[in-house]
Amino acid sequence: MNRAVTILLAIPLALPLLAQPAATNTQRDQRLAWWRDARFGMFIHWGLYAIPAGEWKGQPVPGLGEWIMNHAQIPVAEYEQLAKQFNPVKFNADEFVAVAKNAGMKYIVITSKHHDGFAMFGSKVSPYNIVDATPFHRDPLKELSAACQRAGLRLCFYYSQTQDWHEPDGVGNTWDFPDASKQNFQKYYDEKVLPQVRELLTNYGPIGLIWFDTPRNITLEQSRQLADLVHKLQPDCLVSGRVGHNLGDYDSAGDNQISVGKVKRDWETPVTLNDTWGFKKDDHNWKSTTVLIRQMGQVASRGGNYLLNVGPTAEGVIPQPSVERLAEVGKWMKTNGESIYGTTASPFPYEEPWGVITAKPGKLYLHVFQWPGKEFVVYGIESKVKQARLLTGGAPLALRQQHHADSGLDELRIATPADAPDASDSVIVLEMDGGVRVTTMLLQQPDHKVTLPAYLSEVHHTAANAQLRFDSRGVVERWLDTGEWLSWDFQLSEPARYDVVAITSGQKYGKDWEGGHRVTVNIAGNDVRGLIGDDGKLDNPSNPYWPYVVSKLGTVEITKAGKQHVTLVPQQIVAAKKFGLTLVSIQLVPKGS
Ligand code: H79
Repeated sequence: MNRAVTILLAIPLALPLLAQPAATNTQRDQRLAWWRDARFGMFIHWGLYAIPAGEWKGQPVPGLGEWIMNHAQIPVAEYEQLAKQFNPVKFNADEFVAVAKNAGMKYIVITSKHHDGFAMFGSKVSPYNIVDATPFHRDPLKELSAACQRAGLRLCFYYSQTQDWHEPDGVGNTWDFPDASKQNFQKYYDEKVLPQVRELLTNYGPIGLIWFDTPRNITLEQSRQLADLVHKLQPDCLVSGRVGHNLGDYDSAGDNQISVGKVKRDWETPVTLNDTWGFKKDDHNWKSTTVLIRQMGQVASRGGNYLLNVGPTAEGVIPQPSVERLAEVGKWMKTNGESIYGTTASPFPYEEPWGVITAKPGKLYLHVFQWPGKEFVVYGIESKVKQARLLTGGAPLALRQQHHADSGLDELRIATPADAPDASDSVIVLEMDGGVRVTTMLLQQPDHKVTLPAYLSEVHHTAANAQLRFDSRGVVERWLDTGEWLSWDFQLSEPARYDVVAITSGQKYGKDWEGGHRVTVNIAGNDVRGLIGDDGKLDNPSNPYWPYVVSKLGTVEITKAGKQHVTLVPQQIVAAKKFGLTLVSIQLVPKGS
């Protein structure tokens, strides 16, 4: 086989590889200190779109609530009228802040201007703002600024810098302003964006960060000007990853996408509580508290921040289902917060089958989602564990550590209560003698399965077809060509007969999935030829919008323990829809289990 021309290490897309931000690392580290410690924040999408709440002229408008002007192609002259009705008299800044604080959130990011162009603050730059254009006449951002300072939370602002459907020179409104040749984006940028960002950083006290969004066609120069303006006015204020051209102080994962693997830069993921950001009266698809707590742990275990959204109503009230779930997350945080705040990513490059790991110097926090019963087993911890205990309290747990000289495997066994101390996430903290050392090679896990995640593979291709890459969830995209293939090394401890299974991912909301590919998996000298077909769905609780598909490829007999090399070579890829082979992982499952 003459294929191995280039070898790349799989790196999730979230990593910017080229542009270097202007700030030095020390400056950025200082700016990021509070944010790295915080790990959990509240996103608030609030604006005129809360009035129609997903319905226009008696018709439900599908899609995101804050996109209603765009989706229903509402003319500016009509949409503007909403301002005259906007009177959120029930808004109470202290209550918003209390909901966030009680949930354990450390910062609040509120929409100061979304794509609809309406400023939720008193702006001298444009009369299209909440103080001048509504009967409310109050400035909620001023009130939130005072409330956040009273409560010790950081206030931050979302600002949509490129799209502005209200302005002829902003991007996105093709129904009122169809003639693109008449557009002068620079004028909009100079006369609205820069001066409004200046107002936000001048009139509201210290601001934690500005959350720019959808940079679209913004130039490098424009992104740089924005980032520089923020840092000039408030040197400690962070700039979000979506300012464009990798000039942010940290990276942003895609909306509702949870990155996997070792993410090198600081990152944050914005997540919806239901399926919209701005309030929609018919959206009742709330994520369960268990999903929220586990997602937060997953994000922290990969070194990121979890920014969880609420969409207040036109009256200024956070919907009750949101308040309830956040209170439950807060209850969990009161007992387990030390396993989230100020932690760093898991030292393992892969996910354990039972949950996730966060770390502090000399400590590992095992977030156990699948409670094992009376004995809990972890492989790959090399450093000596001094103590194991549950964050829910009680005496230290009995433990036994063993190094198997023959296989090199380090095994930790912990005696645990029969029932899970917490239904969502029971945290066991391990205290080490000295630093934390682990085996980073992929290991067969105590549940006897082997998982080979796509994002930990080596990618091989011939020069002509280097397209395959990883989205920020670590799932393969653009695998359309049989000239690209993957390989892994892993450590097997139990020789046996295994089912070889491929896990692939559907597109968002499970709308699309492309199957019918033929692949060969080579393990321990055996070829397993199989079809990537739909043999069943797999729940993907951490990312419910992207369901997984299971394909049974065949079986393989592995007769010897030790290091194994695996290749996955496609023979035929169906790429009519351009999704191709959306690999999540290859799994070896003991036959009959
Ligand atoms: O503020 C929230 C979204 O409104 C904003 N980002 C989060 C934090 C966002 N703006 N654009 N996008 C996200 C991506 C837009 C994708 C699109 Fe569509 C696909 C625009 C039109 C089709 C998604 C689906 C938005 C409307 C329908």
